[in-house]
Amino acid sequence: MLIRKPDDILSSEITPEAVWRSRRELMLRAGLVAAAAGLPGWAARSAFAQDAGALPGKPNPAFSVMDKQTPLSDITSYNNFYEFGLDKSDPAANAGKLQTRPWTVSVEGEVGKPRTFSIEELLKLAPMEERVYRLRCVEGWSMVIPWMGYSLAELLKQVEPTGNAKYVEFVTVVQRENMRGVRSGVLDWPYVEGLRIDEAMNPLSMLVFGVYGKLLPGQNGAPVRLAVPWKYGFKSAKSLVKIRLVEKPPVSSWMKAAPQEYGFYANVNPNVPHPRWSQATERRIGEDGLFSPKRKTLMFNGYGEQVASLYQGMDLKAN
Ligand SMILES: Nc1nc2c(c(=O)[nH]1)N[C@H]1C(S)=C(S)[C@@H](COP(=O)(O)O)O[C@H]1N2
Ligand SMILES: [Mo]
Repeated sequence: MLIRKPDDILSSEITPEAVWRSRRELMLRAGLVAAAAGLPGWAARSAFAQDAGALPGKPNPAFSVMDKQTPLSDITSYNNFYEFGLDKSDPAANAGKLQTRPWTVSVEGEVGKPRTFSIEELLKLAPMEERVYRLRCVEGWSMVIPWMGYSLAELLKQVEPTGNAKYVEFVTVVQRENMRGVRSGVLDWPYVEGLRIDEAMNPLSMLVFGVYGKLLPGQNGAPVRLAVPWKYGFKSAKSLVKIRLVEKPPVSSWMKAAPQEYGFYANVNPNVPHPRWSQATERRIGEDGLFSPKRKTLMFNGYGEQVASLYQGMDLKAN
C-alpha cells in the first residue's frame, strides 16, 4: 500500500482504526461483501480506492445528468488548453510538464477575509461530490463528464464577499518553462475568465479537482478548475491560481482576443449563432461519428431550470 503524507490525505478518508479495519476487510473480500453490508456503491468504491491519484466522492444525483458518460480516454485526449498548444491532442501530449505541487489559490479583492489556500486545504474544504455535467464547447462539440469537486460557493463564503463584490475574476497559471503555448500570441496570458457574483454563487458552479474518481490530469486543468455547465466551455477556466472579487465586469482573455465573437455571459443558446457558425446542434465526443446525426443543443445546455432565473429581464440574444 502506498504511504501518503498527512497533507495528501483527505479528511473524509481519515477514519478511526475500527472503521479502517472493516474497510480493509471489504477490500480483501471483494465487492460482494460490500454489497451484502449494504454500503452504497460509492463507499464501496472508495474503500477500494487506495492509490495516490484516487479522489472518491459521493454522487450528487440532483446535480447530475443521465446522459451516457463520455469515456475517460476521450475526456483526457481531446482538449482545449491553449497554454499547451492549439491542437486537440496538444494538451494530452504536453501537460505532463505542468507542476501542480506546491499549489496555492489566492482569493482576494472585495472580501472581508482575503486568504491564500493551499491545494491540500482546498481538497478538504467541503465534502467531495461526483457530479455528471455536460460540457458544451463553443466550437460545436460536447462531452458528459463525471467531475469530482464541490460548489464554488463553499470557497467564496469562506472569504466573506463585501457588498462591492459584483463579479468574480478567475486567473489561471502561467508556467513559461512548462507551457509551450504561452510563447504564442493567440491569447493574452494568463487566461482570465469571469462570472457575475450570483452566477458564481449558484450551486451549479463547481470547483473541480478530479474526474471519474481520480485527481485531474494536467490536460483537464489540474489541480483545480471551474465547471460552469450552462455556459460555453471556455468559461470553465483550468488550473486556477487566483480568484478576485471585483466591482466591474472582468475582461476575459477571449473578449480581448475577439470581442465581437465572445461575450461576457456566453450562456449556451442554440438560437444565437456564433458570428461564423450555427450553435443549434452539437457533436457528442466519443459517441457520435463525424457523419452521424448531431444532437440539438439545449437552451442553457439543459440547465434552464436551475439558472434561467439569473437572467430574467435580460436580452439573451445581446448577452
Ligand atoms: N486555462 C485554460 N482554461 C481553459 C481553456 C484554455 O485554453 N486554457 N480552454 C477552455 C475551453 S475552450 C474548453 S471547451 C474547456 C475544455 O475542457 P476539457 O479539455 O477538460 O474538456 O476548457 C476551458 N478552459
Ligand atoms: Mo471550448
